[in-house]
This record gives sequence, structure tokens and C-alpha cells, in this order.
Amino acid sequence: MIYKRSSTLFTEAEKVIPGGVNSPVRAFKAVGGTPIYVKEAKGAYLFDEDGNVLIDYINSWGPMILGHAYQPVVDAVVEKAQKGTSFGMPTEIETKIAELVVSMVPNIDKIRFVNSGTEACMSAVRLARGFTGKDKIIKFAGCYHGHSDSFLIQAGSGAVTFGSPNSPGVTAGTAKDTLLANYNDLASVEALVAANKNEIASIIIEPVAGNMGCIPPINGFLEGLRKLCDEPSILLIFDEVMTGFRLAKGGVQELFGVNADIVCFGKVIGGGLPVGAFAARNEIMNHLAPLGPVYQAGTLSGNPLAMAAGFAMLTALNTDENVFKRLAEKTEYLHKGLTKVLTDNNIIHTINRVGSMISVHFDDTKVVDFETAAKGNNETFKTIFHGMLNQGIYIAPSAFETWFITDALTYKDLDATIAACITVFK
Ligand code: HOZ
Repeated sequence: MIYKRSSTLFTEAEKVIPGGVNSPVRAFKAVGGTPIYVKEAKGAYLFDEDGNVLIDYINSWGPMILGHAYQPVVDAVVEKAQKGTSFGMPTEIETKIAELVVSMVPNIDKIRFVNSGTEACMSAVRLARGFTGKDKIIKFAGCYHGHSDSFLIQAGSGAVTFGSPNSPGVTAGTAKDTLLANYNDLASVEALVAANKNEIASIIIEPVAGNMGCIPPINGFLEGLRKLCDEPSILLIFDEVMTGFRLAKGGVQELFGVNADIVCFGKVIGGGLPVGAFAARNEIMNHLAPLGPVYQAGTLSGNPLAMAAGFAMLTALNTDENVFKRLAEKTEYLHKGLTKVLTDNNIIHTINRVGSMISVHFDDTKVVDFETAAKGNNETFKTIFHGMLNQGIYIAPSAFETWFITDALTYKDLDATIAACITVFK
């Protein structure tokens, strides 16, 4: 495939945007080459500026669960835009989407809307600190909760892809309050809790990790965290930015039957517009301004276009009884197909999958945490990435990212993807 125009556009962008991109993973640094510029997208397909059609496996890193330019979302946004795009005043649609989320997600009474997953997690931690009166938090190596200071400690996603899991600019004062545990290793969390008695405000986790590839929690891990939090009143925060409204209507809380104290959302909840949110029971949410003393605000929070898009998306997911089953079946089909191709061609690999999240690791160690995720062979990853791209299949340009499956994919698309993988490795 030819990417002449994309490459020219990237050169122009580099003059005025750091690294040419507004989010680092897009720069293709982990895989080599230059990014592809999207002209438009519909359903499961991207149409790029060079005239190529690509089957999309990142789907805006999750939000496009029902495909690009999903008509009910487009219609809702167009209708709202004609009536004004932002007021900085309450609108009815905010209450409607809040009611819908509260009805879909277990264990929450109230929700506050923000503009990104980063804001949601940042605000959730402030709320946890304000509620408990304690300062420290525990996070897990390789988990990514957005780019606010407290979380850029052994962070996953772009932070690890570009070798700055601990970013310069985060002060030592901030970093000292973030304690680091290992994913799927309850003993590492127990040790931190014991060593910091009555100092831990919250444990924040991606309950299915998605920023070091996809890593499921092992049996008993989330239950163990829940138990650990119950005793000394630590708040358990589930960062469901990736998993919320993707793995089940009620997210991981519903899927694995483990309750969180605060849940963070992003991606699907905004239907492709910039939306994040955090939610909890009344006793916790009532600590938030203007009801309580913990401050949090935003001019564009609850923006009518974003709320309309999110409401249309969640309504569709809420009314389709089979959507999550269909998504999981398609992902399983892809999993089986890729496993066969890689095995037949003696490519050492491990594939992780939960529902419609999947990632391919080029190592044979079971991938359960950051250390095992980092063992993958990046040269083989580059081979699959460029080999697939040359055949019109777009997977995430980093081995640390999850592939997100959309319901718009047909089995013909999945077969084409598997066939492309055969060509890459034959
Ligand atoms: N950090 C995002 C994926 N985990 C990448 C977002 C983007 O480039 O848009």
C-alpha cells in the first residue's frame, strides 16, 4: 500500500505539533514508519487519505463498539448541534444519561461527567482521598489511568511504549504517594497495605488490564482486593475506561461479580465524543462539590453533544440483549484463527482475550503482569503490524495496546484478517 499523502501530512504536522501527533502512540515510533491519516470511517472500515480501505481493530481505542459513524449517534449529535453546542448550564440530557448509567451499572447511585478518562481517574482519586482523609494510593505496574501526575509511575500504554513509564515533570512529592504493586499478585498488595497502615486512601486498578496488552485478572485476585479494602476502609477504584460498556452492560463489576467503591468510565460512554465519568454510592458521591468539600468542575463537562452521543450509544447497548455475546463470539473466532496461523507457522506466541478485547504477545510465557507482557518480541510484533497493514488490516501500532473488536465486523472481515496473517508468516 502507498502512503504518500499520509507521509506528507505527517511531515507538515511535525512542524507545528510535537512529534506530529496529539497522543504519542499514534506516532508509530514502536513499529517504525509514519502514521496513516484518516479521511473518514464507516462501520468496521477506515478510509485513509491515500485512498486505501483498512479493517479497523483499534476503533478509536475502544469507543466504536458498534462501528464508526454509527447512525443513531451521528443523528443525535447533528440534532443537538443545531440547537447550540455548549452552554455551561445544565441540560436535561445530562440527567437522562446519568439515569441510564445508574440503571445499567451495579452498585452506583450517582455519576459525575467529565471530558476524558484521565479526568475521571484523577478526580476519583481526589474524591477517595477526600472521603477517607488519607493520602496514599496503590496502583499496578503496567496499568494506565491517563496522564495525570499521580499515575505516571510505571504506567502502561504510550508511557511504556516510549520508555518513560515514570515521566519527568512528576514531582518526587507526588510520586511518593503512589505505591506500586504487581498485577495479579495479591501478596504484593497485602505487603504495601501492611507497611502503610491507615495511610492508603485507595487501590486503583484496570480490573481487566488493557494497557500492557489485554490481561485478565486471575481467579480470586479482584475478590482478594475487595477483601483487603473492606477492613481498613480503603476505597477500591475500578478504572473501567476500556472495559465499561464493552465487556458487559455493567462492566467488570457485573462480569466477575466484584463490587468497586468508585468506577471510572471513558471511551464507549461517550460514543466517540470526549466523555469520561466517575460514579459511586451516595455516601461517597455526596462528598463532591457542590454537595461536599471535594472540588471538581469543568466548563465542558456534561457537554450536550457529548451527552447526546453517549446516550444514543448506551441506549443501543442497553436494548440489544445479544450484543456482548456477539462481540465475544467474533473475538473468539479471531482468536482461534490467529492461534492456528501462528501455531502452524511455528511463531512463538500467547494470545489473551476477555470478551471483545484481545492482544497477541510474541512470547510463550503466560502473560499475567507487566513483567511477562514486556517479554514479547517486538521485532515479530513489527512484522505482523506492517504485514497486516500492507494488506489493509489496521491493528494497534504498539504491542502494549489491546485490539478492540467492533460489532460492525463481519465474519468475512475476520476471515480476511486471518488470511492476511497467513500471508505475513508463510
Ligand atoms: N493511550 C491510548 C491507548 N491506550 C492511545 C490513545 C490515542 O492515541 O488516541
